[in-house]
Amino acid sequence: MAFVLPETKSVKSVAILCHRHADADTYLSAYAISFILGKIMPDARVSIIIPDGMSMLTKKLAESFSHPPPEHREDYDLIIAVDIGHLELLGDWAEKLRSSSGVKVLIDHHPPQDHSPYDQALIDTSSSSAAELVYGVSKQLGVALEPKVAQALLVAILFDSQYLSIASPRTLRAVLDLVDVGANLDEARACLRSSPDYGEVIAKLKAAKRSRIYRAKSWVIAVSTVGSFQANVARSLTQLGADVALVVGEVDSEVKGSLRAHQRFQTETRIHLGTDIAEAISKGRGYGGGHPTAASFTLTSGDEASTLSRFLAMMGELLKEKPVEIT
Ligand SMILES: [Mn+2]
Repeated sequence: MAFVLPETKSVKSVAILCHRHADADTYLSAYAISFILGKIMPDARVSIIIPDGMSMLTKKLAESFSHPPPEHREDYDLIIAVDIGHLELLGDWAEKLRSSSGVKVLIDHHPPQDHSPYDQALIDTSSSSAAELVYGVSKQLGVALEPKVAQALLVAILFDSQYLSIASPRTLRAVLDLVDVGANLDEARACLRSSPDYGEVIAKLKAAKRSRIYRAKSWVIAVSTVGSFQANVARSLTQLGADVALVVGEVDSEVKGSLRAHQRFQTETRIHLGTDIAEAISKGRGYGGGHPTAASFTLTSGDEASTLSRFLAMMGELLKEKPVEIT
């Protein structure tokens, strides 16, 4: 898909939007987009907008890959949203984006949403990271990257591709191109390793202790409850060996849920956690979505227990066998 930027001379202000609780992919992609725009529209002032803060890791990365603080304006000539997935993940900015009179662009590797407000979108769900798409944009626009920017994209690609375990040939080519420009693989791996967050460690161990195990068609399904870090906890349950895991927690009268599955589960069952589970479970009472093997949702009604039983019922339907608890 070709990427067309608006008439650059008319652009004086740009906002690059990251998703809520910015992760390494959304932030470092925004960082690289800012560099690219600096080359093709040097007179424009570029802000990186991060609704609702960053993850711990992103905070650390934002010190190495720092960007001037954002300018707060009523509106921008150009708004580029990157790695967003669901509009709700823009927090208050979803409404500002909708009502903006500027040109709105989306660069994403999450499935597209209906009624999205963008004037143009570069969406490729086969890409393992948004950063890989941003690299493609830099090539298409003929912007030569500096080593620091290549490093930012490499870190983001390693982060979102699970250290290249879900990399495609195109990802690997991008990685080699970035290394040729001056990015360093060892340094990229090192800056993704951080000392443990003990809040997260406790959340994982508590959730593991409380987890309930089910089997259906020989698949192992693990569910648990915890008040924070649902995504990392769900991932850790699959690392313990569950084929698919759901972790839910009640936070501020909402129920937050995160789903993770192994690739083998996805390939053999064709169950898409984003559309078949997260979107379906939140329809009409919240929002949700995501990728085939990683998804999340937020419900404005219900509780942990009813959400878990709803999920198990859905798994029963999709797998055509009722999950049986292993005690
Ligand atoms: Mn991403």
